[in-house]
Amino acid sequence: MRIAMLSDFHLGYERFREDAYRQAKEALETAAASADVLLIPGDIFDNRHPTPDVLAEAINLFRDLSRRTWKAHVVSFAGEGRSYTSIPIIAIPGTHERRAEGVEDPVDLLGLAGLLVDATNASVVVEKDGEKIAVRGLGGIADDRFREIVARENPKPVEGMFNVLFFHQSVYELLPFDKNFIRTDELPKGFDLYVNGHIHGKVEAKAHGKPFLISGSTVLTQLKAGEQEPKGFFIYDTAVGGYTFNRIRSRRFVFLKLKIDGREPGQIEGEIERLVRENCSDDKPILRIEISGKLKAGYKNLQIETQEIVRRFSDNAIVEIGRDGVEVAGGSQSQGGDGIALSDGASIKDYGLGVFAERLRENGYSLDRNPGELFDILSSEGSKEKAVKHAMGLLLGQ
Ligand SMILES: [Mn+2]
Repeated sequence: MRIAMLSDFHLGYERFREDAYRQAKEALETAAASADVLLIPGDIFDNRHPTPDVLAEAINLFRDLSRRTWKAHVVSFAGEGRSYTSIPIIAIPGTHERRAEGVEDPVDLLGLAGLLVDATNASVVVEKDGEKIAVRGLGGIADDRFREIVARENPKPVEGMFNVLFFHQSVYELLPFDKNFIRTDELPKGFDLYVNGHIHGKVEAKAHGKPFLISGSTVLTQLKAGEQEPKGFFIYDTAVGGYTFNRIRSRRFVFLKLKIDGREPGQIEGEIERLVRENCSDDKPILRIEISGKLKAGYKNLQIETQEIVRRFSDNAIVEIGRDGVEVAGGSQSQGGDGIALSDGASIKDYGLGVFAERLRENGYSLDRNPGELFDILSSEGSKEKAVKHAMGLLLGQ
């Protein structure tokens, strides 16, 4: 059976909204044309409260897919998620869709509509011509709870089938900034394939000696140097025991570094213009120009008129200029810190959760209510007042 892994579409991502839709569509259609099963490990949506327009985009994508003729079918489902279709499109919510436990997230809605199978904490068996694969989903879990859930649920492979473990988490080896993140050797053993989302760059690694694959996002989100490689998705073929990476047409991204040592703003403007002119083209790439180095002595800050350049080339490039690395005599404006380069904005939330949990520990917090759960409630409810009331209710047992 051919298993496609497509991740992190971020439908509704404001900055590149059309790219997000078009590239997700291309990935889904290409994958559906050559794979038997589609696995989507989270972040279909960019926001846990997508607008009706964004929901419509998702419905359009998945409705068209569900009308295709599929040779493989979901033949059994057990667990928490939603399964109202036998079409082998299986998804879990990611960090961007995560809401408090027991509250509907947008992936739940697609599951309820029968457009895909929501495998949140569930086991799904897919069959094609007598061959069966078992997909064990673990979705929408705060990083500090992942260990706890894995210990509680003890996900096990099913005998006689090809087994996939399917999740959306930060992994310490790839994002080593929080000791709460799961390590690959802590993942449940015995699975033939480990499929993760969340990280927006492509990752090919191993867990317990088996492939541990992250396809990366289908849309650009962070504009870091590591995002210049082509976007796409993996297909694992159980008949071959191997996988391929399938590129999609995605907007080109060029990351450019501009060292300004000793130059004055006027010269720097000229340099920026030269870089944009050299790299712009009809396919309208995204150009990020990262400026670093010391400004000519006597200049207190880098005051340049970049809007004019951005506007002039707007048909042939999307230009973004980063100036955090600019230093001035007697001080630095530099922020540095690319520690979370490979992940997406949601990692900021994970980082915040780490700080929150740390503060609770420092203050002697000892209730059995998990800090991750409290954090989710406090950060996901629409109204602050309601969230605080809900959290206090849980804490005080009301
Ligand atoms: Mn993501």
